[in-house]
Amino acid sequence: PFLQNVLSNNQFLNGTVDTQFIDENPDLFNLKPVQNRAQKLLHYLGHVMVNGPTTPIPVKAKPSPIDPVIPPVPLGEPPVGFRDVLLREGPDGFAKAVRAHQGLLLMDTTFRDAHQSLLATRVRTHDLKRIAPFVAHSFNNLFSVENWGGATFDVAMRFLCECPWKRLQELRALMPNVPFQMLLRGANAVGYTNYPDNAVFKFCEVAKENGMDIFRVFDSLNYLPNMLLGMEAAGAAGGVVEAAISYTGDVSDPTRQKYSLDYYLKLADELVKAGTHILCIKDMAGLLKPDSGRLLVGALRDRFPNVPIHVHTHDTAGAGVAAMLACAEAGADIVDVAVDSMAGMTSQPSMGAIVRSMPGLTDKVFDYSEYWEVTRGLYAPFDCTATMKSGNADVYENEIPGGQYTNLHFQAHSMGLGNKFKEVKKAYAEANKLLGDLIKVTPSSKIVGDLAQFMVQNSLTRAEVEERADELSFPLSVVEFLQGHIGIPHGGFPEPFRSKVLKSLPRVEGRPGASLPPMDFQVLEKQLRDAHGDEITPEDVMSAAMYPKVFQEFKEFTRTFGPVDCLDTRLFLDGPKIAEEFEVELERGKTLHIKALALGDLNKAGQREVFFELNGQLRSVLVKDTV
Ligand code: 3PY
Ligand code: ZN
Repeated sequence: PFLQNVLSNNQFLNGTVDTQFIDENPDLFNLKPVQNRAQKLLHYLGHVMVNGPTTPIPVKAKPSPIDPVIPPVPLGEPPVGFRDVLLREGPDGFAKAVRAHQGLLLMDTTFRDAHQSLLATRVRTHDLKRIAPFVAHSFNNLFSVENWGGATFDVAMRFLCECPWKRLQELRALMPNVPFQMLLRGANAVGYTNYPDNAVFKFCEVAKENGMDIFRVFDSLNYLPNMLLGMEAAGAAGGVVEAAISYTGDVSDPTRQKYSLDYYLKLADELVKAGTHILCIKDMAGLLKPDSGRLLVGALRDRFPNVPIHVHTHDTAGAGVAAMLACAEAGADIVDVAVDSMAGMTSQPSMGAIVRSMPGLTDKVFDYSEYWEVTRGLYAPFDCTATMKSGNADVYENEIPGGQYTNLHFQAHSMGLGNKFKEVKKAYAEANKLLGDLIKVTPSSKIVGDLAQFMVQNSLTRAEVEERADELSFPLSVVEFLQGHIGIPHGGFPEPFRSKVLKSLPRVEGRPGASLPPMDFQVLEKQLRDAHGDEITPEDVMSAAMYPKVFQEFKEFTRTFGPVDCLDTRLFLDGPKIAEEFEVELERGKTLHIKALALGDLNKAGQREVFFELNGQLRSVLVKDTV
């Protein structure tokens, strides 16, 4: 490493070297202990071989044995894309260029929402990185790639044992030309509950510095003060602000007036007044039928001729392609799609179908889809198709968001209640009514889900819950929601239900974040340095600010098992087979050659010795057998 550091030093390369050179460049001695990392990875692999995967595997299926083929990428820089416009013109100029663009633009959700909806958010940076250059070269005219935020931040650390910031940095380097988009849960940032305001601001700042461009900001209750806070934070960071109205109900149904066309238009007025660069309709459950889409987008188009309109949906009912085409006809500038093999069901509608239905759209979808079809096979242990065979138009009744629909379906099946899914969905609809007919998206969707589960477990009807509200012991999330911890729902809290549940419990007035004390990042950084050493980065500080416990466990895991993000997905999930030979690239130019040799017998201490060949030398690790 020393030699490598010297050889990449500009001063050395320029030849202007004298004896002070080494004194003045202490970073030359920044030598990462390769052997140490290798030994830790052997420990990880041995651990998986003895005890099975470290990440919880919901389905019995094994990762597919077929390796994905990475489609060829031309040499040189990728062609210019909308990010070049953004860097040149700034967010306002970018929004103008998007609005002026002739023809429909697409956001590709394959790197985020598609796998959040179909594969339990488990796609690893390793597999995203492999296809990123192809996307940069072949899909340079995408409006954006959605690749961050939502559940990915938490899952990256919690289950994939990788750093979410590193994902952003690495993808940015590979895709310099396409704007990146993230999902920001407004005042909840990338978490499940309100954070102090300064944490949301700092989070956006660090995200922007690491390469994020467009911030889709929503609030799970469409609570304006929460949305404005998120928009301000994204804007102050220099990001493109895409305020998202979460959509529920049916604007084309005159009997459903709580979320009427007028409600959405008034909310849009506020968001445009607050200066959003782009206006988004976020149809997280896929309730926007073609007619409703036409009506809503048409009305927004008339009202805001200069604001780009972006529509997001899920294909749960199967009407996603039709709805997005209707929205495009009505004047939407951008719609969301996922590559064909990662589309459909609770994910986004198919990119290929939309590309083939509209003139002038890029058509390199087949190679892209092929890559994902095979890569998806590696994630078979998480694939919703293990139990779910189709979407279902009953989503128009229960209004369950895409990712949650998949989760609830899976939970019902894994508890042996596969034939009870219909009841779970019915309970969800009833729980929603009990809570006053909410917008349902993270985290409000979880609150409705928790109440539904509580009703199923205790065999309670809606009438019984209402009747006995003052004596039942409700899930904490429900109580906190009623206390006002995530904001105020449209139309207010349900009464007398709320008062019966809360009795004398305190209530939060107004925006919850406004009454939280600011986070002290200096103190947090010091604590992290004390616990984990001096390698703590500003990004780590933000990870700990969002998820203190998850971050700590992630650091501890990495200390024991090394950079497991370098392993191929099959190795990461399932470990190697005996006699399997493989390579692990720790970083550019540092590749380990490993062969799994043998698994020893159980010793008296309940351990097994696992033997490897590492770069031609025999190594072994002792692993406690916990199976
Ligand atoms: C999230 O918040 O993660 C979502 O995808 C909401 O739709
Ligand atoms: Zn979504």
